[in-house]
Amino acid sequence: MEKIKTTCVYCGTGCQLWLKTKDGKVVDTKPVMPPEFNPGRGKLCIKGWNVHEFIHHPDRLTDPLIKKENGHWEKVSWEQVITYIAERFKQIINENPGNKKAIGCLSSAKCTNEENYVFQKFVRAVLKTNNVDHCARLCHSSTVVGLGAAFGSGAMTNSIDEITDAKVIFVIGSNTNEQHPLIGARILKALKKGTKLIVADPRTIPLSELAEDNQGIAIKHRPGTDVALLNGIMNVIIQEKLYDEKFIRQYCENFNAFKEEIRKMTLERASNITSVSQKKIIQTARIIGQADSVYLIYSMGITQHTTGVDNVKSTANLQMLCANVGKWATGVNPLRGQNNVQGACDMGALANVFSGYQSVTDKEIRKKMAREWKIEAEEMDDQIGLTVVEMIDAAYQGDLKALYVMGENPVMSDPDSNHVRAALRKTFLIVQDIFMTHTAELAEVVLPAASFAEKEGTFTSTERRVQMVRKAIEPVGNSKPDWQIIALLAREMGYSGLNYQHTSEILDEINRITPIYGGITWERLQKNEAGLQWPCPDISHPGTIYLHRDGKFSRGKGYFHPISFKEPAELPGKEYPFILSTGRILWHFHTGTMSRRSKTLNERVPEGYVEISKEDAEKLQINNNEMIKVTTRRGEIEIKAKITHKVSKGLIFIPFHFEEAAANILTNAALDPIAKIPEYKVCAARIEKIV
Ligand SMILES: Nc1nc2c(c(=O)[nH]1)N[C@H]1C(S)=C(S)[C@@H](COP(=O)(O)OP(=O)(O)OC[C@H]3O[C@@H](n4cnc5c(=O)[nH]c(N)nc54)[C@H](O)[C@@H]3O)O[C@H]1N2
Ligand SMILES: Nc1nc2c(c(=O)[nH]1)N[C@H]1C(S)=C(S)[C@@H](COP(=O)(O)OP(=O)(O)OC[C@H]3O[C@@H](n4cnc5c(=O)[nH]c(N)nc54)[C@H](O)[C@@H]3O)O[C@H]1N2
Ligand code: SF4
Ligand SMILES: [Mo]
Repeated sequence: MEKIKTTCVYCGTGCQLWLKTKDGKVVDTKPVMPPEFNPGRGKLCIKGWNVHEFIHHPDRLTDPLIKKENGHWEKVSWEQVITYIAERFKQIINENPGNKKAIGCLSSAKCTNEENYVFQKFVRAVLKTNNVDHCARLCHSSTVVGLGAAFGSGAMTNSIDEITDAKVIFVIGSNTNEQHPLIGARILKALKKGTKLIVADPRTIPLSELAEDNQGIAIKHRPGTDVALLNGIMNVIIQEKLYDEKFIRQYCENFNAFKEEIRKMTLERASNITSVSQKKIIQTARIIGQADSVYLIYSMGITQHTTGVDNVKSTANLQMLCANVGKWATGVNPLRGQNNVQGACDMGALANVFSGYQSVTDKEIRKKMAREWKIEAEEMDDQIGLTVVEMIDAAYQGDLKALYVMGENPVMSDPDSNHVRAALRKTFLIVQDIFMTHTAELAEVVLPAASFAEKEGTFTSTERRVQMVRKAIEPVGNSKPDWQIIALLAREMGYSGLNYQHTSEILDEINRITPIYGGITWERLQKNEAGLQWPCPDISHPGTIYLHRDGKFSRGKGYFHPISFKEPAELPGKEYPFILSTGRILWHFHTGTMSRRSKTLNERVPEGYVEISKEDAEKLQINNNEMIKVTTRRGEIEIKAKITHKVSKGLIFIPFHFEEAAANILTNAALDPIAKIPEYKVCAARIEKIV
């Protein structure tokens, strides 16, 4: 048996693992030791331990496929399929002069940095559009906007290692132990050292119980009321003068306007809106206000709202108020979800920025890119492109003629699936994936990609840590690494700027034109077991453990945004009396393409369900495991009822991993006005017995 060291492909924690191979197949997985060189500290969660199980699943796509008139798939050669796509792209470009919405492209947080860089370069240099985006839009776009505005950088400010040194950990809207289990393990370690834990989550999650058991606080507020909760907490901190006046005066701005806004959120009002007792709000404020260091963690409970940006800015306000930014064991720490969603953003797989968050509307930046890419700057798109949900809408309207999807499954992951399906049926759809997904089934062309075990490159984890992905086996069947497929297509369309011989050449180019990655070179990553954390501007720089050190915010001064509370877009009422929330569970990943093909994981939880409280179940005479109907204004599904203490009366929760009970048939596509993130966490629903 041989083994190769690489990075886990599931979540953004970035655990290092060995892939063990035998006769050209990956047969086993083990965590990498010694623990110092591993964010997982020598451990893996159940998904990491079983990561090898999907790689050789018989469903893997092995050949390019084109759909024939009768709906059957035809296996074709790479040459045939590349010519076919290039011709169609050229035709669409010729037939739609001046239509900026004609072609859209979705990049992938599952793919490497190098692949994301190549993808956005192809879209911008060859297709000449900024219509490139990816699942970060559905996930942390509110973080990128909100923390960008408050601090000047949209990334996790501090690192995983610091968690165990914090005096207080405040987890708001992150089910850390299920969704980032090896970060959750650090919280458990901190608890043993005496750290106080505060958890704010409408559901009872493992951490809420741990907080209560360890003299901490578990807040169960009404979904979508985080601004009221945080403003209420800050009101008490200000009234009791528990804030850090000196820090604010020296390093922050707009404090007075912010303070005026906070005055409006009286304790009474905060308690009424959130349904949290005044006593609990006061207790929380005192613990945070009196602590030496508070490490704040958040995730989708904060971001996936029409007020996502407001929520994010409120977490930034709180941490600035008590000087919990720019120091060890503090910070605003949005846990990034996908293995490489941080990297896909860093590489510019976003509609508004090139790699390193350099703006597409800045003429000088465009000139810099054009020089490197050997194209004419004047021919480049100078406007911000379409985002994920906007592409779907443009397809529905008939403006978007083609959609190229690399490593995403929007039919199951975008909100309002019925609308997504209808939209995709109207376009020339290309899907590049490792499996035949529900999105791929609707495509005209399917391209087989090599999985993470079959290619080289880098992933950037949630703590901005760039780590190596190493090739353990040859690509399965005739599949190819994503970057090579894109390069073939570019060449066929007459562009030679993607003719790299090796992945390292792509990283060389990224180093040259992306200041935050300037010193994260292939050579250093080969030698440096623990990878490197950006910003890392040059090869003598050691990388950055935490941002905004000593009050030196990336934007100059930290900005206090006055934020007023707004209700979610859709509230429960007579016809739809329940709040439906959606999210994830430990054993499955997203649309299930990989985790449901992993035998061990699928045996744990083989089917979907809806969590419902005991009171509601009794009232509606619903039994445990009974099939029931859940309906919203978008659609209906039949699903098994799971009666549980985890949700309180009036709230139901559906994990979105299961195609046969797909949560996104129900969800609302209402967007945050700036970040364009959909409100996956709140919509109005009805439940009924099936008779
Ligand atoms: N096992 C597993 N792990 C994963 C993933 C997976 O699919 N499976 N996906 C990865 C990805 S891409 C991501 S983005 C992360 C997501 O990780 P998380 O954000 O931790 O996961 P979610 O289940 O989406 O939601 C988190 C919590 O938000 C709470 N919540 C809902 N509404 C509100 C609200 O209004 N306010 C507050 N404060 N909380 C609320 C929910 O009850 C839930 O406990 O997980 C990553 N890790
Ligand atoms: N209701 C509801 N919906 C949600 C959310 C929610 O909380 N609630 N969360 C949202 C969030 S945070 C996210 S991040 C999105 C995720 O949405 P998606 O990114 O669409 O979901 P995934 O299932 O992770 O899709 C990734 C695809 O990449 C494929 N893949 C894996 N490796 C490779 C590779 O190397 N190359 C290629 N080409 N393909 C590969 C997988 O087979 C899979 O089909 O879902 C969003 N949707
Ligand atoms: S915590 Fe995340 S990165 Fe670590 S083994 Fe589990 S899924 Fe993989
Ligand atoms: Mo995500």
